[in-house]
Amino acid sequence: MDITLIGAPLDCGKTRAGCLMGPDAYRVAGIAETLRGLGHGVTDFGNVDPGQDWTMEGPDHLVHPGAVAAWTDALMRRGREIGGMPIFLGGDHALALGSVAGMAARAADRGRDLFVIWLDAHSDFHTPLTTDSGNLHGTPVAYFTGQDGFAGFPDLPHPVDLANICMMGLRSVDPGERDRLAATQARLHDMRGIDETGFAPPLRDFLAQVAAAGDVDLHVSLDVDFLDPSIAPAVGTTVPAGATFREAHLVMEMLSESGLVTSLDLVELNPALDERGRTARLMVELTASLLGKRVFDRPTRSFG
Ligand code: DIR
Ligand code: MN
Ligand code: MN
Ligand code: MN
Repeated sequence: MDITLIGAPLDCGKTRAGCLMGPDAYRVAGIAETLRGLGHGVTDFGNVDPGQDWTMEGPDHLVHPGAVAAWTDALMRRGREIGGMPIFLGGDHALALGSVAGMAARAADRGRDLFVIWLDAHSDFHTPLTTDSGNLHGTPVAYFTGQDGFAGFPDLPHPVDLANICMMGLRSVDPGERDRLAATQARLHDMRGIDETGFAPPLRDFLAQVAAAGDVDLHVSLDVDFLDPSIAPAVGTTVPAGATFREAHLVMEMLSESGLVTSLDLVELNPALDERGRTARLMVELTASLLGKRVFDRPTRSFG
């Protein structure tokens, strides 16, 4: 696999600072060397420069909307033209307005459809009109699926179909997102459901749906707070009862065995909250599992 690392040190999706250090924390944790060790070609494109903040009008309580708009435009353009498998090194989850919009446009340019697996405690389905916090890291799914309320943000070249989205790990969904989300065809797996079934059965079902769709791309968006805070403390919005170490690796291993994944976000790492880089290292190890690290070889499976 030809992997490109794209640093996206954006920290404007919320008020608390620290995610701007994320890309370098992944570099220090050895992401390039780890992936090369698995036999992949790895190119580090360095960090994207978003240029000037855009001038935005809109609800006054929005946090840094002009900066988020500039990042969205820059990441969407960069992602759309990139070959191979991009890994977006965040940065907070506001980067996914641009990364996923860019991957959807790239897929469409090649006559393909994009599927997305959203691994997060949060559903991030707010719009600028529904968010209470004003934090735009809570809005990417609404943006890249083409919901109303994003006036002044970059035009979306190709919305992702909500029926192509699977969310896993949910345990913090705000009232403003809940009903709108539940009314869609997105696959929504909260931790209460996962407690009953484990991750494997619903993930298998989703991967079968993706494989059956034919020529498609699959984007993985991994928020640090998908993980249990006891193993991943370096995130500003920890929520108890997240994925365990083995559950998270199993998800990555199954995604790897599917052979379907074409791009990845690593988001919300705040190195200022980390304990000697352990969360950064865990995220790198999960990326290694996604990209083929195994105890024993397992063949590619269709999960059909
Ligand atoms: C939270 C977003 N629901 C809000 N929190 C997130 O502020 O709207 N944390 N996305 O990762
Ligand atoms: Mn998130
Ligand atoms: Mn389409
Ligand atoms: Mn989250």
